[in-house]
Parts: sequence; C-alpha cells; structure tokens
Amino acid sequence: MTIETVTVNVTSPGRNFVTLKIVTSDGVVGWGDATLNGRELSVASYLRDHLASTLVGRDEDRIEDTWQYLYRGAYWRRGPVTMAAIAAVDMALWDIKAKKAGMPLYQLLGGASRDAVRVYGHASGTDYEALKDAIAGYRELGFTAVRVQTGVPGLGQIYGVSASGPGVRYDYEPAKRSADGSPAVAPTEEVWDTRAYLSHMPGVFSRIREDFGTGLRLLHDGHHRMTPIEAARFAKDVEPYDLFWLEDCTPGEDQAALRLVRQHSTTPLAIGEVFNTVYDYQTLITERLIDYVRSAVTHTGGITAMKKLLDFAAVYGIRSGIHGPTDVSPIGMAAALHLDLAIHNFGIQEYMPHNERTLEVFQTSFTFNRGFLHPGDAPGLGVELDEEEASATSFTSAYLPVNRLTDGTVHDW
Ligand code: CS2
Ligand code: MG
Repeated sequence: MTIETVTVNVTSPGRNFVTLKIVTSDGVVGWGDATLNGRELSVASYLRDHLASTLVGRDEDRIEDTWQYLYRGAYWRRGPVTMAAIAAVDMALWDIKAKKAGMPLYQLLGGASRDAVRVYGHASGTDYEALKDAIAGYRELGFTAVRVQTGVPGLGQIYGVSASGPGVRYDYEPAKRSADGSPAVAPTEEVWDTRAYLSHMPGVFSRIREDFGTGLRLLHDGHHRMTPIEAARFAKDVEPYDLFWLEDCTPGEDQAALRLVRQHSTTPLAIGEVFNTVYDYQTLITERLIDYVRSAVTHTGGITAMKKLLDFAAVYGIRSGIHGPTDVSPIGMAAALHLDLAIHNFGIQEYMPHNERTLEVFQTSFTFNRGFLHPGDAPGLGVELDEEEASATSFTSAYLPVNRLTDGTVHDW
C-alpha cells in the first residue's frame, strides 16, 4: 500500500487550526495537526507547496524513513514551521498504522504504563479573589494540579489571565483577531514590568497555600520574560510554596542560563514549548537543568521525534510535561495523550479544553474524568476531522501579542 492523497485543511472554529489528511491506496485515512499559533499559513504552505507531492507514492508504513526523508532531505532543517509540518505527516502516518493494526496508538508505543493521564488546568484571575474562585472551581472538577496566573497591580492585560471573569474559564485565547472579530493585521501590544511581577507573585502563592493547603499541585508560567538572575530570584522566592514547576522562567534558548537558576533554587523547572528539536534541549537535559520537557508533539516533529526526546530525557531523570494549549488541535492533544499513557517518565499533561465549536469540527474519543484524561481505545489517534463542519469556517488571521516594558522597550511576551 502507498500514500495516495495528501491534503491540507485550514479551519477556524473560534481559532485557526491546520490539519493534514493522508489517504492510502487502500482508503485508510490518517490525520495530523500542523497548527502553529499566529503562523498557521506558513505551515499550510510548507505542506501543500513543498511536501505533499514528495509523499504521494511512498509506503505509508515506513514512518521512520519518511521522518528522516523530511528532516534530512529538506536541507534547511529545524525551526517551528518545518518541524510542525513534519509533525503533521508523522502523526498522520502513526494514525494510519494504528488503524491498520486495529488498535489505539498507545498500544504500538509499548502499551499503557498507567491507568490514565494526570492533567493540570489553567486557573487565572485579574486579581487574587478571581484567581481563588477559579482555583476552587478546578478543584471541584477534580483537578489535583492547576496552573495559576494572575494580574499584576499597575499592569493591564498580561499573559495567561482570562479577562472574561472569575471561575473556571476555558476561553482564554492569546492570539487576537481585530476587536470586531475581523482578521487582524498586526499584533496587539501589552505592557510588562518584571519588578512589579517579582514583588507581587510570592504573596499570591502564600495566599493560595493559606486558602488551599499544601496538597494541591501548583504550576506557574513565567512565559520567557525574566532575565537569568531575575529567574533565580523568583525561583528562590517561591521555593516555600512547593511549586510542581516554574515554567519558562527565562528564555530557554540560552540554555546555560538555567545553571544560574539551579544554583539558587530547588523549585522544579519546565521549559521547551517553543523548542522544536532535541538539540534545543541538549545542555538542559545532559546537565539536568530542567525537570520537565514542555514540547508539544505538534511543534517538535511528531510522535517519532517526541518519543526519542522523552526517552533521552528519561536517562537524566527528566519527565514529560507536554504542551496542551487550545492552539494545539484535538489531534495534537490526542497524540500527546497516547505518548503520555505509554512512556515511563510521564510527568503531567497540560489540558486547556477546546471550545464546543472546535469539538464539532474535531470528533474526539479522549475522555476527562476528575483531573485525568484517557486517549480512548478507538483505533489510531482516536480523532477524526468532520470536513463538512470544518469547511463552514475559514482562516481568520490572529496574532500573538507583542510585549513592551513600561519605557517602550520590546520584551519577551
Ligand atoms: C502557554 C501557551 O500553555 C502555556 O504554557 O505558554 O498557552 C502559549 O502562550 C501559547 O501556546 C501561545 O500560542
Ligand atoms: Mg507556557
């Protein structure tokens, strides 16, 4: 059997998604997620204009060879666009292989190492009371781990804080269309003040521990915006509050910077959602400068590459913390869940539930139960794209914000 057709679907049920469809000569359909928030059309073009014709006629079972063909054969390798395109092909081929085998993908990855996949939700609030309300809501849903993000006095809208009110909110979407919902032509801009943030956050964690005790696992996302010494100070200041992890405390491409953070704190560190190959992690992993690998399957070359990356991390006692925002499609989420269930060095899975409109477009079989997800036992990845529903919406450009310091200097968002 061979690959017969390769097509790209771009849909926008509230936010943009790019999906690859591969159909074999026997009519078996495989799906892959190729969504790169704010740069979706670049990946769609890479797939349509540069990869599709090279895949037709290839043996769909030769997944490793196809991965190497697309990575080494491209000449221009690595980067978020290239690796998202390769990831989509890889996911689709694994979907096909598992469907042909009549089993859920995790069975081909070594079978289940656990009964279900522990997830964390996103609790946020513009102020502490709104955050507290959100945390309480997630606990009622059975979550045992929550990421906590809150506004900083003196600053307006900042990363990770849902402005739509207290409680459990699933509607936080950082990539913005124009205010009237029409296509955006440029990013919105946010203002940031690291010193205000460093002064504010330890007190927030202290209040959370007072209100919710020590059992609830707390995660926090620094979102790339501290300098190495600021990150070291922050990690030290929050040590008494026993975080599950501090994420993206400083821009991770400066891998050696994490040595400074490690010198000052035992707060566990997670990095990698903007990484796209194992080479981005090489120092971080071999020097044990992080505790969790944050890559998304969709952005890091797919299941083939993520399994190798997580097996490499396992040698150094580092666990998975796969990225699972709403800008990874349900297909990409399902791919993560199959890996999460199978690998030994599982840490935790991020879970931002997709909106109802998205779940009309993507027919999923993964299930949530009191703080845990399971990929389900449908053959393959367990997610199918409803192409008719998908055709009802079209791409609407949206940009991730640009961040500036109070003096106007561009800063990491
Ligand atoms: C965030 C992401 O979930 C996270 O940890 O860092 O939501 C990130 O802001 C988005 O994926 C950007 O598109
Ligand atoms: Mg993050």
